[in-house]
Amino acid sequence: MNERTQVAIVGAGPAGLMLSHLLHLAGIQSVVLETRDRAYVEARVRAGVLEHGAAEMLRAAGLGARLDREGLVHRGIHLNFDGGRHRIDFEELVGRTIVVYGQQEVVRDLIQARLQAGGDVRFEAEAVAIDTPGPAVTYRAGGEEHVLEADFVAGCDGSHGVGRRALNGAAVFDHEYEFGWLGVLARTPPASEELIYAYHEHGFALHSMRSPEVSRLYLQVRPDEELGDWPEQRIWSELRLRLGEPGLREGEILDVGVTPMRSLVVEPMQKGRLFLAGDAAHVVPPTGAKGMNLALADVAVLAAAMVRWFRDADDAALDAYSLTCLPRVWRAQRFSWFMTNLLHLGRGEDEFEHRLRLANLAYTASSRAASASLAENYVGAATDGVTL
Ligand code: RFL
Ligand code: PHB
Repeated sequence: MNERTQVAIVGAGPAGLMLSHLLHLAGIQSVVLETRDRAYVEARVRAGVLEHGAAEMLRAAGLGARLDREGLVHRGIHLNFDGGRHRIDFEELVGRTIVVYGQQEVVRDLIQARLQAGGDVRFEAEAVAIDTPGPAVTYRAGGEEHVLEADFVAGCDGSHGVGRRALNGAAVFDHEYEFGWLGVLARTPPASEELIYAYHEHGFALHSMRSPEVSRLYLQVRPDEELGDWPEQRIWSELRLRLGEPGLREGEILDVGVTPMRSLVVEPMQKGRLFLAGDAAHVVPPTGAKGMNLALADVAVLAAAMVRWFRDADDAALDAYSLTCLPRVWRAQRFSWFMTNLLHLGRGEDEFEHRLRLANLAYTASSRAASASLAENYVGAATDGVTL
């Protein structure tokens, strides 16, 4: 006899865990299957910025306590270029702010909330196939294969999972960038109270943070960059040079890695009773800080649609899931592309292109309309994510 649940969720990232949590709040049962172990998932260093709407959504879902204690509310960001620092004041321009709170903290809060409520989150359970119709998930755990049947399957298994493959027939729009990011987590107090996005002749750098003691720093590198070419001294001197922040102090490096950049959108994000959410359906380059926010916004829409199906036998919202999400996805894709090209140095670029980029940055920083456009997209639209 196969096991059965209402919603089988593949992946315990922000998308899968939040979906499970929202369904639970509406009295709907789910099982989350996660290929990694709990410690790995909770320690994985990823995104750091919550849009205004995403933070509101976490609060509305009862997950605001630690977020409000430890999250850092930021009212703007800095653009550093051409030896100068320029502030984009989100609060003044669009009346909203962001919260800097690590993705792994969101994931920890969600896992704790699910387990405390008796939720079924299975670690070290790897989905190997999703059958549509059915639907059902075949997964491997404890050396054995199992089948989980459900009313719906949610593929929340990130950019390399099985969910996207099961959606065969969907159109995939993708774009590779010639950039990667070297990401560093370091025990050093942030050199600035707000994030710094910097453009320099050597390329892009970003100064972010996780707490008053821990900084999160990024450098533009090649997508296939070897970590071995980046001894600690080189990392620090390049960060100092590109960020132009004299206050940046060296500290113990807690985590370092290289991430290639890409953009990808799958259309539609659903097939029959299978629905994709988060990175499984779309990937954005990290320059716009949108990935985790999109993942949370998707599952707010999906959970609400599933609730209508289970409660009222109404499938209109489920049918419209993909069409509801895609305009927001493409808007975030456009903004992430814009931020990436605004701030990264292309390989083999000439002096003319470099000067154009500086002019673009100067315009973005000095025009109220251009600054407001950046601010509006960075903090996210007023209604994004708040659909509970
Ligand atoms: P996740 O977090 O990748 O979770 C997917 C989960 O599925 C599991 N999995 C499977 N489980 C069972 N069976 C299988 N066959 C499975 N295959 C995979 C995986 O182990 C994993 O636990 O996807 P989700 O939930 O869609 O969340 C998306 C976000 O993780 C992602 O968009 C962000 O991290 C992107 N991102 C950023 N987003 C932001 O909103 N703000 C940021 O500031 C930001 N910065 C970043 C980022 C991503 C980065 N990297 C490393 C890609 C900075 C970086 C450097
Ligand atoms: C982060 O804090 O990890 C972070 C912040 C802003 C980005 C990307 C990553 O655009």
